[in-house]
Amino acid sequence: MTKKKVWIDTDLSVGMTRHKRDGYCDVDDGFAVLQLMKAQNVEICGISAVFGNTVIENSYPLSQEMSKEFAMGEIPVFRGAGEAINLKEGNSNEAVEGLAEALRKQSMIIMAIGPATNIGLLLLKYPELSNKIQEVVLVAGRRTAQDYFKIGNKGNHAQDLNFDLDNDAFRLMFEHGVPVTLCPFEISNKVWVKAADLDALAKGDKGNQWLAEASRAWLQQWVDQGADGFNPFDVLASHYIISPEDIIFEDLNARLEIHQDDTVKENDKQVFKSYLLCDKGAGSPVKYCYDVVPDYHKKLMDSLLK
Ligand SMILES: [Ca+2]
Repeated sequence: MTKKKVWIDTDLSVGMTRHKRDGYCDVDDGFAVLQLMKAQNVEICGISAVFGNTVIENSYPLSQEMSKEFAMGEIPVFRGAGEAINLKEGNSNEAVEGLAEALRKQSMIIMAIGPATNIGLLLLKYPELSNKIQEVVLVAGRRTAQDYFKIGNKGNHAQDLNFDLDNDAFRLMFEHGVPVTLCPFEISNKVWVKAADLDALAKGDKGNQWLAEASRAWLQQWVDQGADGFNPFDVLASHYIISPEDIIFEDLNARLEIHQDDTVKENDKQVFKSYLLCDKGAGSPVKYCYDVVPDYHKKLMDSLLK
């Protein structure tokens, strides 16, 4: 079997507390990375860390720990961007150089489950490598500026975090014609991880046990918001790479548009932001993933528990 060559770019934050406000960070990168590590049809060529759900000072050592603990240290890990692309600075980093070296050897799929800053920086510095990128699979986007995501029945509309943190990284991928697949909240909102699932993972191998334990506080945070589980956003990207037949997508065009910021509760000050919108109108072609097959939840659990 020819294995798919995959590079992971991640803002891993499993088990971390938030650095700016109370509470815990998202655990979904952990689900995605572990699922790829367990996939028979995937070879992980490298992992680059990026800021996002947490600071780079957390996501980088956590990436190293996952490679060491669950992949026998065989996957090289690189420290990437700690902040969004600054177009006025020529800012490369270890991750950009590592990714460039890997792409010179072979073309790869990139699973970019953070702000995609490292991919944008790569395209600025080494535009000639754009055609070595088979596909970038990202967690971002929506159909209209009126679509929103909200946890449970309380709280504000959520950010489209990866996109919001670095609009230019996404623009660069579109401008360089890199094949882009988006797994937005529209699809991840149809997938739930609940307490019973964490109980099942807790009976699995050490990777599953680690993930289950570290996910309890995150789950509780969602329960406190009125949900009975959490959406493991990034795992839709890894699942799409491993088994695209389980994911339902359509061909749309993506573009950036500026509208009022829906994450600001009383927006009478007229605060605006960019949105990544996908429809049949003008824009760059993307695969837009929006649903899963009916027995998806079992497939997800099986892929982690094997
Ligand atoms: Ca992530």
